[in-house]
Amino acid sequence: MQDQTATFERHIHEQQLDQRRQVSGEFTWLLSGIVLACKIISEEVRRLGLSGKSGGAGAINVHGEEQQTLDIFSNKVLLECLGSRGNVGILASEENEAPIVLVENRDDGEYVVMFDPLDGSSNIDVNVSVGTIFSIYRRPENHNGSTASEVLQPGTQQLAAGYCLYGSSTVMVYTTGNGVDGFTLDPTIGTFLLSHPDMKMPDRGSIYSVNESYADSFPPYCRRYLHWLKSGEDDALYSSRYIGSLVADFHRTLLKGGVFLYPPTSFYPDGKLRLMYEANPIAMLAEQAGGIATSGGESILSIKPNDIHQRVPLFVGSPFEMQRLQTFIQRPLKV
Ligand code: P6P
Repeated sequence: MQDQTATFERHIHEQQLDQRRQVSGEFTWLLSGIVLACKIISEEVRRLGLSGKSGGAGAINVHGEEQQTLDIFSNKVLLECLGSRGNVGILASEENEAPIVLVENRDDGEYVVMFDPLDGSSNIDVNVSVGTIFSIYRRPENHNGSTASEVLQPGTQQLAAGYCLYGSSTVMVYTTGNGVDGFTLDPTIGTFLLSHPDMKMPDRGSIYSVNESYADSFPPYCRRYLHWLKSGEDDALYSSRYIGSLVADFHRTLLKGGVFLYPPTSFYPDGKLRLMYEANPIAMLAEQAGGIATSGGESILSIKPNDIHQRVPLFVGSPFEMQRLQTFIQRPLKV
């Protein structure tokens, strides 16, 4: 029988005590805002076919993509739940062109929270898993006064990162830099309970995940790597799985190992995924669980961002597959 007192909030509190952090409760209070938002979004996702919130909203977001009704709803819920915490200074969302400064004074709002409110939402009408991805920073004490300089921090500076996956069950996976833990929502009591303590990505897997329809436009090293994954060489026997929702594809990679790839393509020469609120949080989780995450050229977490919505190629997975990728990147082209 699941221990119904092993809640997310208790885990955060105990983790802060373990880390002998001055337990101000501020961070716990901030995270409880994300938990509340994810519970509300989860309910709407589950009722989608009945709530009339399905389908397109008849609007285009800042990236020229059709907004789903639930994108707008999820974004609004997160802005409200985090905006009311009283300790968040700046919010940045995939759905908003510019960051939202809630309070100018750092002392009144020391945290920066970035999020993709409903990643994979184009799949929502066909009942495919979708997710919320979040990344939390502290506002820098010294900056040049611009909001951009407070927000554009490398992923290594993240205080915490995580996602909530709205799948066959609702699962919250997060890290504060001290390992990765997973919680499953118990709808009977409306609480996230610890279900996946101390998650570790397997050293090697048997699944690769990529949208192969773009393969002809992948960089040569990537095409050679893909060929190796399918060749059976080095007793590498892989299955291909691609859901088309980053959170779902990564969650499977975290649990089963293997590799997820979103390489540069002719349509997305810098990759499709966003650095600040997709790749960075995923990379922090991957590394905290023993995996590796790169852009093909450098560690995701070390990239110095220059725009809040910048895209980046993402290769993330188990050490074995990621080290093998590196050999293809370093191998000179056969002449
Ligand atoms: P493609 C969803 O739209 C998303 O942003 C990610 O969740 C997902 O990994 C990717 O795009 C899928 O992109 O080009 O394969 O449809």
